[in-house]
Amino acid sequence: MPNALITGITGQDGLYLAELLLSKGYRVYGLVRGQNNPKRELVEQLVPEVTILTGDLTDLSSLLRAFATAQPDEVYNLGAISFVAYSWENAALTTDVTAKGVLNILEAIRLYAGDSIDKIRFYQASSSEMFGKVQEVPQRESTLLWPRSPYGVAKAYGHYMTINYRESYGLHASSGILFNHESPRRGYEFVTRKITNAVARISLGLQDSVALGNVDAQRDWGFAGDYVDAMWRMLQQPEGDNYVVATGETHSIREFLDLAFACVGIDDWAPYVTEDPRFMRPAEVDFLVGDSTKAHEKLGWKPTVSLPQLVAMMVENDLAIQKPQAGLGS
Ligand code: NDP
Ligand code: GDR
Repeated sequence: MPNALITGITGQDGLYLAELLLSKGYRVYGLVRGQNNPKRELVEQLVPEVTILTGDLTDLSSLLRAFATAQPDEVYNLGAISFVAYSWENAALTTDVTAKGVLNILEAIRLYAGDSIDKIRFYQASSSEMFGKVQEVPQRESTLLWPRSPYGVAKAYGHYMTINYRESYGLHASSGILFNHESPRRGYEFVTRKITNAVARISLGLQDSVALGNVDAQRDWGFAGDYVDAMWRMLQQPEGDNYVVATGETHSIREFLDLAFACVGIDDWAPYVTEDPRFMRPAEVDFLVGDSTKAHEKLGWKPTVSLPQLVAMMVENDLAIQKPQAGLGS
């Protein structure tokens, strides 16, 4: 039974990845930060088999203690400050967690494993945000990075540091350059969940409208459950590498609005959506679309959920959550 350590276990991907690894017979350890983390309960409810360890990516000694307990064969570094908009307001903190946190965990591996470093496999959650002002369409592993936010810059650091530890120490280290992936577990701060939650509430008479920023931005959206499978596949390869994971389709926020409102029978969403400059970003990533040919060919990975299916899944979930608020059964 292999041991896996997941940072970011309380997040969207951490929960799906824990479920996947448990289903494959792994013993799973999850790092949870803070003295009274409200999301700890979610982990205990959804994946009770996971052993929770206390630690923080900014605290190297806490990572070393987690390694000593978990004795991991595979380490998945999903922990990060992951909300792009927030990263401008907290650029130094984002750098400490999302960039330097990667160095801390790589150093923890080196200190823990010593001469047996080749026995550990490492996954780094890199991001399409690193492509930022895109230099090539579609974006692939070799595309020049041009990050546009403190978050994107921090992820670029983590990406290169992962490559550096692979090249310097022979660590089996993979960088998954994942494009946007969503699910009913997506945080409410991200545009997809903000929209599906608002659509559910508007259709139930609980809310009048939703305020958004730039609805012309285009993203390559997939389903998170598919994407954690790609992470696992990377660590089963003979060597660490970099992989783009994406659907290869791009859609605007407007198209996402079309699909989400159609789920509740609303064809014209204009009366329900307002533009709010508070949600505009100092520098925008206007367009992303990934080429995951390498992941198809080497990992045998491909997405299984289409955008309309994903949107329907998210709206249905939010309707079920919101119905009791409207005095209706779920
Ligand atoms: P979430 O925001 O849902 O989860 C982030 C996780 O990081 C949470 O568990 C959070 O813990 C944890 N975390 C935050 N700060 C620290 C810290 N100082 N020490 C330890 N853990 C910390 O993100 P996702 O699940 O969506 O994404 C997972 C990873 O993949 C992230 O690194 C993200 O940047 C990256 N990514 C995500 C994509 C996506 O579309 N979802 C695409 C590409 C990359 P807490 O609950 O305590 O806040
Ligand atoms: P992103 O996701 O920045 O791509 O990062 P997000 O859903 O926050 O934004 C996507 C696009 O929608 C536009 N937008 C809005 N976004 C939010 N959050 N709220 C709004 O009201 C709104 N209106 C318009 C944004 O400007 C942007 O263009 C996500 C995160 O999961 C990262 O951690 C991950 O690395 C990348 O995806 C790939």
